[in-house]
Amino acid sequence: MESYNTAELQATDAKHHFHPFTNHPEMHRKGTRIITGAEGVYIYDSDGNKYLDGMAGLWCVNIGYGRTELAEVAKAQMEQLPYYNSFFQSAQLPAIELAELLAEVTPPQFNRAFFGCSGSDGNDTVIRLVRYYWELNGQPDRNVIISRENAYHGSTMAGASLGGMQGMHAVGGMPIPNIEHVDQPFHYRDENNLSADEFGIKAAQSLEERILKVGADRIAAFIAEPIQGAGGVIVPPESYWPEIQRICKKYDVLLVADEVICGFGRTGEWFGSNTYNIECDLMTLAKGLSSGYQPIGAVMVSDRVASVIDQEGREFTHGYTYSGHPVACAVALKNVQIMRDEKIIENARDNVMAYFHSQIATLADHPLVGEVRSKGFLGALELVKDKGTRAKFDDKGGAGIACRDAAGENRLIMRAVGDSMIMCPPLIINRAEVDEMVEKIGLSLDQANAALRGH
Ligand code: PXG
Repeated sequence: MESYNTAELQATDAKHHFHPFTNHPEMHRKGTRIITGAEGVYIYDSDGNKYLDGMAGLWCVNIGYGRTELAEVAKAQMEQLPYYNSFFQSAQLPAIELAELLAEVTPPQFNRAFFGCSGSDGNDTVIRLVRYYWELNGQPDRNVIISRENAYHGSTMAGASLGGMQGMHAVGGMPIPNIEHVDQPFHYRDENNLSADEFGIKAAQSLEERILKVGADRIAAFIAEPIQGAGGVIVPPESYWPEIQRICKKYDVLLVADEVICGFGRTGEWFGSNTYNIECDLMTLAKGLSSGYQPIGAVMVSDRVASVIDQEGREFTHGYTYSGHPVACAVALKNVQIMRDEKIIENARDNVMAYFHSQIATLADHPLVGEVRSKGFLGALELVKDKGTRAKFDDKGGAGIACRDAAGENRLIMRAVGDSMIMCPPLIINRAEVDEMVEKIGLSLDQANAALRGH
């Protein structure tokens, strides 16, 4: 294995590199973890340590690390045509083929893909597209988009505005106008002692209340992730999505599924919309679309929306230099073909997901764990000081940080969202690797518990 001078790399990084979502003074104190290689579900740092990547990178490396076929198609495409745009009636082969394959694997109402580079710019496209749609339909006042508290839809002005995270709104003056946020379906933190199904209906009805308050003739769309990811892996009660669907139909509100995390097998089906039978009008895709091997995103446009735009004589004045980038599309195409041809989603669902659920469920007995949530290869442990009252240790996510840091020491990558410990492994994780993961989580919980309770 190649050797690196970690201290030197850290010093150069600190001097020249501004990081996303990072507390810079803290990072400079501790130094960055520098990742230099990866294979399967494991990543390696510059000191040669091997970690089980329980987060699939940043919720994206669905087919796992080290698939050289993706490097080969990137090389071949760069040699043949490294770049050409898809503006002004141009196209190139990988974008055409990827759009066709996406129409095959997404739900039947989707036959068109608009390409971008990320989930964030995809959600910018969503805002412009839904407002454009209603304008073309003669209802330009339908320009309000409803999202949810604590949602994550990206970090651009539009993405962060759709997102419901107040800490993000505070940086840069958001939300932009005409964005509303309603309840998230987080049952564990409900204080009314409702059953899961009662709570799911109540959370969904906060959408109906807001529609009526703002005026149904003002509402363009509702956007939500099938399962909130970065908001803490909030698995909704079974009653939630049918009620949302009823409300959107009743008021003719476009339904947008942000599938950036849930898409491409994460929930055990191709899309979270398949898992929850959501009939949506637009879908935002990114992350698993290329398994993170290239930056690419897409908005899937349903026949309902596409047919209106197809009839309009004016230009749709929106797009990115790298919309439909040939190298990114070629890599995403190969990634989705591998998923389909190797039955990666079916294998995960039929052979490992139920095992993952049963193994992480055993952690519910731990004194630090108030709740275990899971669906597909998404999991969360809710850390509490008192399991009876559900009280937290503090409001700063101290328990989550303690557990995440212990996991790092134990060579397991987990993500702390407040006091929710998150799991999102590559879809190719096997049972032995699940065992390793759960064993390391148990150890990390023990260490965090001892540190937090001072013994
Ligand atoms: N929608 C959802 C549901 C996401 O999770 C985005 C949109 C934006 O995608 P891009 O590609 O622009 O990042 C995301 C991204 C975290 C974390 O800390 C999560 C995301 C991004 C960065 C950090 O959990 N999700």
